[in-house]
Amino acid sequence: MRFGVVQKYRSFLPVNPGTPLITLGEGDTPLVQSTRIAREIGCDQLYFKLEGCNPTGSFKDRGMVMAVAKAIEEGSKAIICASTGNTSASAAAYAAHCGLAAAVVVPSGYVALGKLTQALMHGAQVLAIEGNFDQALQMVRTIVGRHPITLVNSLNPYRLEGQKTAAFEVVDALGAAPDYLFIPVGNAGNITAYWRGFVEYRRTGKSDSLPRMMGFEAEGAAAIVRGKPVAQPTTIATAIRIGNPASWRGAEQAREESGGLIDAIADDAIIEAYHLLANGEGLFVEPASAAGVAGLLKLARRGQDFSGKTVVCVLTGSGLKDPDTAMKTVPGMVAVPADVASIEKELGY
Ligand code: AN7
Repeated sequence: MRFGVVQKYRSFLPVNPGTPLITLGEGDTPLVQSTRIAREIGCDQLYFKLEGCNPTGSFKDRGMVMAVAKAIEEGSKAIICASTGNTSASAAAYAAHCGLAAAVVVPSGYVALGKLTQALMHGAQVLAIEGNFDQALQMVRTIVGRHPITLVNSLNPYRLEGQKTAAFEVVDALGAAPDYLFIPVGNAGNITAYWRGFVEYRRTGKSDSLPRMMGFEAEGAAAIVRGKPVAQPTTIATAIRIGNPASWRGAEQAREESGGLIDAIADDAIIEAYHLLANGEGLFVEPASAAGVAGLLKLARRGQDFSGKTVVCVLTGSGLKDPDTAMKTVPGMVAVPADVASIEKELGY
């Protein structure tokens, strides 16, 4: 039996007797030790937090379960979000679980196939606009001001409350906070939530140190790095194709308070890390999830020494979300005649 993050961490969350303890089994995701990348960068305490193991295949479930629980507590019957894909998949799943209506507004042509499939399968109303995520979010904000429907983007404060449980799990698993946390940055909610989680755990005596927060935006969508919104964000990592992050201030605060950094990472470096994770570590993540690892490789190759440090990279979503990007960037299959000799020949025997 899995209790989920709302019940497990209820003393750290806005849970009261009227809050339904709903769950799809989110949280309690594996923290797996690196093999190949650890060797490459000379860091023997490198770990990956596998958030793709959540029920809908991304970290979004941690915050969505909390936001939906509070929506039900408050008597809401419908939820809505703008999304680059994973938030919509998660919202649709928790709405289906709880019998709420869900509507999601997504940028047409820029949501990975698996995520769209999930939202549709879970029965959400999926509205694709000829515009980007930032425009979709703006429209959704207007709509929730006019109609009785609950916003479940991370502007909903319960989302980040739920998401901070991932930081708790990292500390629980390691017995201490890591020295560094590497994480992709899109709308900047997750880096904000992790920092809050680490700070709260230290304040309550569950840990006695804090990590440096190392966030990475895609170069074509690097608003925080450049210090101004990007009107037309571009990146192969569609999950983080966001030009005006809602939690911009939270990300800057995490960087400043932790002595960390927020940097930009090019698409080719994201794709390199994406493949290294898949074929060197056995971890198939979606492209956006590789951005933090790409950032770690970039810093290590520039000479930053991670030996003796404990490093955690958050792998935010499953590779199965986006089969199209995977198939476009791998060598093709080999068609062989249906006989043993032909197969042996291809195998080099
Ligand atoms: C796999 O689903 O914004 O910096 O609408 O799906 O907290 O936004 C997704 C973001 C990283 C960035 N990795 O996290 C959405 C959405 C994956 C993601 C991010 C997202 P934030």
